[in-house]
Amino acid sequence: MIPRLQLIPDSASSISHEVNLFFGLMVILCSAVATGIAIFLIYSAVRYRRRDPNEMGSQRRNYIPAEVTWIALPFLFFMGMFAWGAKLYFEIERPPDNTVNMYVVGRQWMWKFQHPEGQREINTLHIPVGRPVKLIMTSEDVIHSFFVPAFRTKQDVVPGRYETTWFEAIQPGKYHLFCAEYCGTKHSGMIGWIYAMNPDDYQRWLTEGAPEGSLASQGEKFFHQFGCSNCHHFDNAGRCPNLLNLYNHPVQIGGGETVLADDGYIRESILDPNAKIVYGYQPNIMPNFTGQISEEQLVALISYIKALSPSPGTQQPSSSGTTPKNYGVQKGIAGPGATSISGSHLEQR
Ligand code: HEC
Ligand SMILES: [Cu+2]
Repeated sequence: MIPRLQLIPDSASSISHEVNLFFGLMVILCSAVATGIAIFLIYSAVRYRRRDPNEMGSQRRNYIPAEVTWIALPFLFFMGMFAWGAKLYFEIERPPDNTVNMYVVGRQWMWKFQHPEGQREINTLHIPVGRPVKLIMTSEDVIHSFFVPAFRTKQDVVPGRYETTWFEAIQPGKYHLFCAEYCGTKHSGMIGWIYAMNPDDYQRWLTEGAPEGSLASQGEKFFHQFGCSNCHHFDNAGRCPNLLNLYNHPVQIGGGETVLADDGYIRESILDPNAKIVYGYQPNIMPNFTGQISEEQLVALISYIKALSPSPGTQQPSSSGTTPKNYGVQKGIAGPGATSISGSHLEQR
């Protein structure tokens, strides 16, 4: 069997077509310039070769119109490429609103995925077609790189921080996933598949269930297990911050600075609490959880804290009907003493 020789990988995401055009134009433009220079070089070498040992070169130095042309034309072409490339880059870098958020943890040598509904997968990821999917990614050990050629998506994952990327599959199918950063002896085995499914099929796949409950409710369990709930009460009476409505809201920290409570901030608050002390609170009260909480537990805890903050920033049930019913604030998640997430405690922050 001769494997199919593919010059261009499948194009299966909302940006892959434009990336093809862009890349194609860049190849054409660069080869045209390179060929033009090579031809002119050979022509000149032949045409203006020295024919006689005593021949003197012409003294004429510059021909202004030619110089202006060969400076201006390439400049315009390449600045155009730059502008288009920058536009495309920002499109790829900035996730749209209303994404489905998945958590990705890379480790030697596998990709681990967690769905907000609680499903976990290793080296396979099921996603719906026609909806932007945002990945919040980190690594447990060394730098890996999440690479899906068919989506034109490649993002390094770095231990100790969250990286994000996003894509929207436009065609159902099964697409290769690679690690594109040499990460050890079995790097070449760090591969998998992305299954892009029609929304209905995806829905069905989701309802096959997550034995451990949604990610946020797993996080709620860890919140008690690690003793967070001993300190963090859902009222403003305690000596610890109230975590209701924290996610995606600005937090004032010591020194008068304000930071946004995004995934990275919450991660840092748990692993290195003294890095940023919430205004009005004391340092060295919250224990340092580095080494005690795994990346996956951290992701669940963050999802729980996210679910304590119904909007914006949590995933809203979309009106298109393609979202599972439990996408938004999960039922049954409530802090100690809180009757419900949407209850009266929300006004307290
Ligand atoms: C011994 C009490 C204590 C425990 C246990 C504790 N915390 Fe904290 N936490 C604090 C205090 C005090 C602060 C405020 C000072 C600071 O910023 O570190 C804080 C701050 C935070 C913040 C930042 C809050 C904000 O408003 O910006 C988050 C998030 C957080 N904790 C999450 C957790 C999680 C998750 C756990 C369990 C894994 C946990 N905490 C365990 C005492 C505690
Ligand atoms: Cu790797």
